[in-house]
Amino acid sequence: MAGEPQADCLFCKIVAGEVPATVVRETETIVAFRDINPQAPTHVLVIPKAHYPDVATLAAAEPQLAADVLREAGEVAHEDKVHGAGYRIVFNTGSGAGQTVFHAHAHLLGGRGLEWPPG
Ligand code: IU
Repeated sequence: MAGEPQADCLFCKIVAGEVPATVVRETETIVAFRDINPQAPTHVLVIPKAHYPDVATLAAAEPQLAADVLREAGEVAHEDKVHGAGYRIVFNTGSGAGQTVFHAHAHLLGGRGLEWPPG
């Protein structure tokens, strides 16, 4: 069923507490944790607890949950004090765009200068 945990999904295991992560924020619907391979001083992944393979699928099925992910990314940017200088929220979508974990997640990147266009 849509949104149900997937046995082979690493991020579902983080949600379940079966795989450790440095959690910085948790609500009823999302978990935010530090990326294990940070690309910026602040690099936090914000994920819905429900399993959707990418952000487009998430937004189509549960737009309020997609909004939760975005709002909480903004909250983490404030908590990490990167909102003033500016930050980026990225959803890699599809393997050609660099998505490697197929559980929707926002990358919150900040704390350094960010170039445009991204690589
Ligand atoms: P991507 O957009 O699917 O490529 O992002 C997946 C991210 O998940 C990537 O930045 C990894 O460093 C990160 N990650 C993690 O934080 N913890 C893990 O156990 C694994 C990947 I595997």
